[in-house]
Amino acid sequence: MTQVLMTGFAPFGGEAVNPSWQAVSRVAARRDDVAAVELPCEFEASLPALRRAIEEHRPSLVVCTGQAGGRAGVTPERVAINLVDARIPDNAGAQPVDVPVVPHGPAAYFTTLPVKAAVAAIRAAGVPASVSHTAGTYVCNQVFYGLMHLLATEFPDVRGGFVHVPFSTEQVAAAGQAEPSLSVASIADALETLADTALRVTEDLAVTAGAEH
Ligand code: PCA
Repeated sequence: MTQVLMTGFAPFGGEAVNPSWQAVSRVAARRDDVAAVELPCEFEASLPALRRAIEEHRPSLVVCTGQAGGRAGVTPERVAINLVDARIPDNAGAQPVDVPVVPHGPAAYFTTLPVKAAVAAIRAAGVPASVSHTAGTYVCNQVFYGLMHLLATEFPDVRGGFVHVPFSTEQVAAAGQAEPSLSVASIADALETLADTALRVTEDLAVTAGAEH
């Protein structure tokens, strides 16, 4: 039975792969209680696809993930904002600027994942991780905000949140670059650790994850 729904994204921005999808599909392949669904990197189609996945799998936990190229570790996101401001067109060619994810929705939602406990567990498993306080203003933040709005308004017993992951080492090597990266295997281990932590822990650790910038 599916307990955890994990989503990853299709490749975007000229990349050949998206490590978020590669990692979540790897977790789902080894866990009966985890289902993985790939979301399109498209403003119009991503949230309807997420809703369909939640209605189909009826999870108790939803972990959406996406690629954040340039980050050096796995970064559970703390806050989703009600704003879309696309730097580049999405995979359907749409580039909305300064529109809300949900008209008249609250300015922001906080994750309901125990992000600090998850970061501690991921680090203990040997993978770099830190709490992030911005998921950006592109499709990932849109999905994060849309997820939290959906859970708050229609699925109040379901917890969820969003995790950005770095480029994969394989992806960076294939592109002949040298950017910060983690292997798909490490990203998958980190996401599995996060899900297990969230299933076990409902009250987050009272330790600082504060940042000045
Ligand atoms: N990352 C993008 C969208 C899809 C993805 O994997 C983002 O951070 O918004």
